[in-house]
Amino acid sequence: MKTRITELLGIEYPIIQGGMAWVAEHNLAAAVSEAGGLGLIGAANAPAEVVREEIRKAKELTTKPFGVNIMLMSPHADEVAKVVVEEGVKIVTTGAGNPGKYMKMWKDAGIIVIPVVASVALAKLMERGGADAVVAEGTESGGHIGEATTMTLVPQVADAVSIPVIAAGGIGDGRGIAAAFMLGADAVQMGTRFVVAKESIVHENYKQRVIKAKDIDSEVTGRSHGHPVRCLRNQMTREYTRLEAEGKSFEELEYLTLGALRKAVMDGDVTNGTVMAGQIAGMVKKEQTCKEMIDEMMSQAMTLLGK
Ligand code: TUI
Repeated sequence: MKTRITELLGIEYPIIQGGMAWVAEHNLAAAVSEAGGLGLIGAANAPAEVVREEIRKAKELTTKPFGVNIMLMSPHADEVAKVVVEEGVKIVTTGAGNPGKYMKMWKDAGIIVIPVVASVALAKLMERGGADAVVAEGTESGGHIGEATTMTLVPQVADAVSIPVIAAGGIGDGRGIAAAFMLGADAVQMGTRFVVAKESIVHENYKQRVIKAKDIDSEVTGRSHGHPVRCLRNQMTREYTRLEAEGKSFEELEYLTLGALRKAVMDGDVTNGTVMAGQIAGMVKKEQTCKEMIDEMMSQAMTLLGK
């Protein structure tokens, strides 16, 4: 299937894997790229040298294009921004901020830059700043989110910019992909479904929590600080909500959340850990390889789109 995004990125299918903190490491990224999508290494809060190693390991596993997602709230963002240049990464996506200050360095290095945006205003600003495409991410997504829904954000961003738009948030099967195309997108980005991929290193307890989740099992913490994060409801979210109501600062609570994400993903503590997942978790029902997921979704999407 050819779209402006498959052409731009040199990939077979218009499916991009989200740059999920702790989850999007080299094994998952390489598996998605090998299956014909675009795998991403999520730099999240990792130090630059850890990201450099991840990039090198992904290169050993695939010769197909893959990218790095840079979480702009990370204290290491400046160093990671340089590491992607040094390591010859071809595609960079960014999240949780405005990547304007890195744009010239990346464009001079020939990097394809795709910021994740949650508003039309930032999408337009990114286009003016030289972005090659944008990911329009709706509030259905897991992790750090904006306010607008995918259904409302994607067509408004598609109308506002000329560069290709990648839809994200609440997409987990071929119907979601077909719908995203109807809204004006040229590709989709998916996170939650890939969490349970066979190649995903996420602890089995986390995968089972996602697989067993129902439609309304996610909740948003941190709204009062202007840093909303969607995760599956558990002891951790109840504790967070209690501390938030007590007026604890954003910094104290963010520290708690990020440490707790590692606890859930790596140690499998899905009671006290943060189980970030999108609203589509209720529809994610089985562990499959990335190739099985992508083949199944593309076949369903193509049928629906009459191709
Ligand atoms: O970044 C994400 N999702 C994430 S990052 C993350 S790690 C983390 N964990 C806990 C607390 C904070 C971070 C987990 N999930 N998605 C991309 C995304 N970017 N969603 C929304 C935005 C966004 C929001 C506002 C981008 C830019 C923006 O405003 C930029 C500005 O400064 O105007």
